[in-house]
Amino acid sequence: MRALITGVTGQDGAYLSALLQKQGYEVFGAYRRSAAPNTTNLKRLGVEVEMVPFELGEYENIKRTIDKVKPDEIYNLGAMTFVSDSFDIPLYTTDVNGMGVLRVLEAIRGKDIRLYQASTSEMFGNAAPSQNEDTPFVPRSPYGCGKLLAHSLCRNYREAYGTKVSCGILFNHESPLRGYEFVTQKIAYGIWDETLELGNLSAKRDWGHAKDFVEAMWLMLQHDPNDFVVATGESHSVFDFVNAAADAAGQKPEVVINPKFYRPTEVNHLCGDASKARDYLGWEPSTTFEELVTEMVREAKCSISTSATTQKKSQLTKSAPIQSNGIQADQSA
Ligand code: NAP
Ligand code: F7E
Repeated sequence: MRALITGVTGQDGAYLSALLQKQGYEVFGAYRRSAAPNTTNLKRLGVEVEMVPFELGEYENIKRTIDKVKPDEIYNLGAMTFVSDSFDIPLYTTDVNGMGVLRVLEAIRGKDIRLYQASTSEMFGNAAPSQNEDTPFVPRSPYGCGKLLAHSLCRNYREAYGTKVSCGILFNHESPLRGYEFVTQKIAYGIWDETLELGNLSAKRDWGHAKDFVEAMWLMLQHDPNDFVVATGESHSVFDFVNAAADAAGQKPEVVINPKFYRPTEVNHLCGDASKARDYLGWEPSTTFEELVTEMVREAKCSISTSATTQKKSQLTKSAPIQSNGIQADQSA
């Protein structure tokens, strides 16, 4: 079996690559061209895949890559994923997250390829919890709107052309590989500082572990095409996350509210009902909220200690640059 994973350099791309390789797949990692492709996440999990260039904004590039790789399954994880930024770059976000998926759908139209589309709980926006597959979508950001466009197109292609596409409506999932701008990773690192600047502490999210959630993606493509909510069914506020992180760290910084982290429109409360995934796919999460927070906080501490040691060494050797987030830049990519 051959799988093509777009967004392979991201959090989910790394966990999914590891899972599929374990299942015996030949995995092709589609990465977006940049001056220095970031393979840090894959390296952290000890995963090596064949990397192929892939740009969601470019139809011919998508088509050529798919024709060359000839995958049995495509997992479309590539996207502009930071909700906050989507208010600043709405056209780009909608093009990549919405039209980009249409380009993939067109490229596989009439072909025997199964497609997983990374839909999101952000499409529910302010719909009252708990949210399941029948809950109306009320997106509250250009990110949510773009993803809803993609979700609707996937459903239409499934009905109109028999495209074998499944959409996973995944609620927030985190891990030590999470990007540094997302609130959970920001807290996991910031908990070790003296002050921690945050925005809206009362927003509630249903936070699971990425490692559990990528299993649901794979399961979906082993079943008839359909849409599934993937969630833990438990929600916590950002404030709860800070307190759980403080418990795990054994220390708590001063929390300072900075309105610059507020969004023009906020999603207040997400809590998913994943009964359909449990009943049809046999999927259940295995990591508790406390386990997730503890793992992230501990790994952040290790990373900070390692980069501090490296920084000291680099001051002596003047060789290894440290990024502004305190992480040693990936020199080997
Ligand atoms: P992530 O860590 O931010 O990774 C996003 C990936 O998309 C990166 O590999 C990025 O490449 C790539 N990408 C960005 N723009 C692209 C473009 N124009 N063409 C091709 N690739 C592009 O995200 P994640 O957390 O793994 O999420 C994976 C998918 O699930 C995303 O579609 C996200 O919207 C969706 N999702 C995530 C969550 C969550 O809580 N994590 C929940 C629901 C849905 P670079 O490395 O070059 O930036
Ligand atoms: O924000 C609040 C913020 O940026 C969570 C993406 O993976 O999940 C993610 O989107 C909440 C929001 O994730 C800060 O206002 C407070 O209410 O970690 P986040 P997100 O917006 O939920 C969905 C499912 C996706 O699909 C997305 O791709 O935390 N918050 N203070 C803050 N958020 C950030 N980032 N930084 C703060 O300082």
